[in-house]
Amino acid sequence: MIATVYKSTGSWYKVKTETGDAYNARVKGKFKIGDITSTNPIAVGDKVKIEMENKEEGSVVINEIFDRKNYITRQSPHNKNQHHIVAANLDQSLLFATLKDPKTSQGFIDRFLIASEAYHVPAMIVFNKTDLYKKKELEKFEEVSSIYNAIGYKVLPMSISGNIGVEEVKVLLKDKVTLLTGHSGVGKSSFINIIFPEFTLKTQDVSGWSGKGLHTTTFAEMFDLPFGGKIIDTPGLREFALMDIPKHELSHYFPEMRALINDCQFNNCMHIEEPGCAIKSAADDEKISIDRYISYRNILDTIKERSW
Ligand SMILES: Nc1nc2c(ncn2[C@@H]2O[C@H](COP(=O)(O)OP(=O)(O)OP(=O)(O)O)[C@@H](O)[C@H]2O)c(=O)[nH]1
Ligand SMILES: [Mg+2]
Ligand SMILES: [Zn+2]
Repeated sequence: MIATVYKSTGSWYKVKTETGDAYNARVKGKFKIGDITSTNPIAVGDKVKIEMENKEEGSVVINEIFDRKNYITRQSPHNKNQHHIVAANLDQSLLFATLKDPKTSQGFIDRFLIASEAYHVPAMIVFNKTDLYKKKELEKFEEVSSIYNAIGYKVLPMSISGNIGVEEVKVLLKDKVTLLTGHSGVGKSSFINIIFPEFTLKTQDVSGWSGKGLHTTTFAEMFDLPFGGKIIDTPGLREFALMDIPKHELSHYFPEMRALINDCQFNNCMHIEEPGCAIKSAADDEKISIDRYISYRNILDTIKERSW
């Protein structure tokens, strides 16, 4: 039988067949998928071949995993050099960001967008908790949404508590497989809870937010949307993994820079201080966002070239 993985804890899995039957599954033997070194070989969204193990208990064994269309990884919290596959076979990824309780930095948003570009997953951003925004945050929202809109990313405001913008976000999800991601405490599980009034996924109060260690959702889980499509709730992320991107390729994942790369004088230009750099001069002339350019430089500094 062929099934899709709906939940992965690393030791057992929840899978659903094409006819809608759900089973608990485990893996027999060792899996090595391509040349990916991953701490979890099977991720939510994976298509797998299953075999009945115990009919009474409804348990099955996974004995094959099909090639992935795409996937998104994060850094393992224990080992920076290991990825952890968050989810596979996605149609799109949706970042929940917030400007308050907790605050999502622009650097984090940019890393998310780079990861999405690198893995060929279309990306969108929703700013949640707008009910908490005062003048300062509202201005910031306008500023960031115009930056990202200008380079082709959809940005929407939402307040789950205030029931504002929720329907607009639901429209984006229809008939697609969407990865829902973002820092811990931004409201991912709360969003799923309002789509499914019959659910009560665990959510947690972020008052007295310290920015550390408050991970309410511990495993990624996929849900069938009542209006068509699937959504994957994930544990809060501290950072996206970008370790496969070499320094000289980083600008390819910034759409506004990608469009200018051929205008640089040198074809190995890293857009720092090279003469005739089209990207640096576009940033100086404010033709591309300076904030994005600064993000580019900051992220460039964090990439260590692999020593072959
Ligand atoms: N003020 C306000 N609070 C919200 C809103 N949406 C969610 N919250 C609150 O934010 C807190 C965290 O929400 P969760 O849904 O647990 O966040 P999460 O993104 O699933 O967090 P992790 O599972 O840790 O990754 C809860 O107390 C929610 O009630 C909103 O629109 N406005
Ligand atoms: Mg959660
Ligand atoms: Zn350049």
